[in-house]
Amino acid sequence: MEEILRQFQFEGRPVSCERYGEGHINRTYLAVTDTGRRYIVQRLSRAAFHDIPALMRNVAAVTAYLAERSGDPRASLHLISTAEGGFWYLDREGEYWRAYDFIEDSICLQTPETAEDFYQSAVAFGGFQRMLKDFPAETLSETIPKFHHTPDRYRIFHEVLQADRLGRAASVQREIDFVLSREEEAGTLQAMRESGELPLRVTHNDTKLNNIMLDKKTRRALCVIDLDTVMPGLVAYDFGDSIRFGASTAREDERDLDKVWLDLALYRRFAEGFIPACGGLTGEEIETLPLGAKLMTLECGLRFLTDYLDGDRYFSVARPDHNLDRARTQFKLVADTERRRNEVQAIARSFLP
Ligand code: ADP
Ligand code: GN1
Ligand code: MG
Repeated sequence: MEEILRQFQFEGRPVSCERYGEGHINRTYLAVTDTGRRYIVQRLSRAAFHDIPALMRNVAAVTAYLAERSGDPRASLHLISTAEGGFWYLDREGEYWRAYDFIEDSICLQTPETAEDFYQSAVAFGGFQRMLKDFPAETLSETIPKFHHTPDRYRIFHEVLQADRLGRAASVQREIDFVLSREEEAGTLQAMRESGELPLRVTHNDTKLNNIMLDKKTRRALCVIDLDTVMPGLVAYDFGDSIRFGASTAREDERDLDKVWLDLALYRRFAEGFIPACGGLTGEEIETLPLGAKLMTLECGLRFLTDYLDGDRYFSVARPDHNLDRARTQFKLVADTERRRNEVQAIARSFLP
């Protein structure tokens, strides 16, 4: 690790470096220097990202764009240069590393402690999208091709199921049936994207509550982080992924499914923050937000189940059945969303222009 830390232009000499945070993709560390400065250092996931230099060009461009437009230095991620003046370091093992200033006096939540926390995240994710409205989308690389192309996620699922490398399929037939019975509906958002009914915007695509920092004192949203999947997309992806993670009554990996429900009060509160903050959403876009919430939840559960069948090679896991537990919470939320479809649709419609 010392070799890696030496590459970045930190203030002071690093004195400690420990694993940090609860992201599922990159390997994140908190490094502290002898002057007390703190930094986030990350080893990027090669399982997730196949062109990391292109990803880093996206991140550098988006962070620079946002920094120019926001007065507060804590409102956007700030990359640390390497000795060579670039923004990433390729080590001898072929791993890519980057570093950011640690966003001080902030908190990162795994679950909203109050509806207000969730509302704040909604304002920030909506505002993020609005700020990038005029960003030249064509300059962004697709860091994970077909990231929210749900039918393509099904294609991969079928391949992995067919191979059944670990012989796990037989024990999860119920979960497999759950996704198969929804395969047709799962393609509807992608079909609308392809038909041009819905505008493409620059979206974040991974709008979990733990991809946002809140100010510790004021508890207002401070900064959107985890910009690895900023790409052209649909607004329903960002709305949906936030609802999936934050409007649940339990954590994403809760094992007791009796604790997992869709919280409609949180759902509404998120919509109240997000829709106005995006600004200028079309009626069609607003109508599709509940579909986005359902399909992002289904898609994410499908991805967890796929990774479980594939031997846990994509998402970080802390226990053997972690991905399966995660898949189950997502399917429970999908089922609850289906039960409450009229109510969630009514929430979205109340925001129609
Ligand atoms: P992953 O892609 O693995 O989710 P993230 O970039 O989201 O990686 O980082 C993982 C966690 O590290 C975040 O959820 C957050 O808690 C913390 N983190 C990341 N960047 C910063 C930062 N600049 N300042 C403070 N905490 C951060
Ligand atoms: C991953 O990187 P992280 O932990 O914020 C994943 C998302 C999933 C999420 C599920 C690049 O997000 O797509 O929705 O886990 N990110 C990537 O919690 O695959
Ligand atoms: Mg993250």
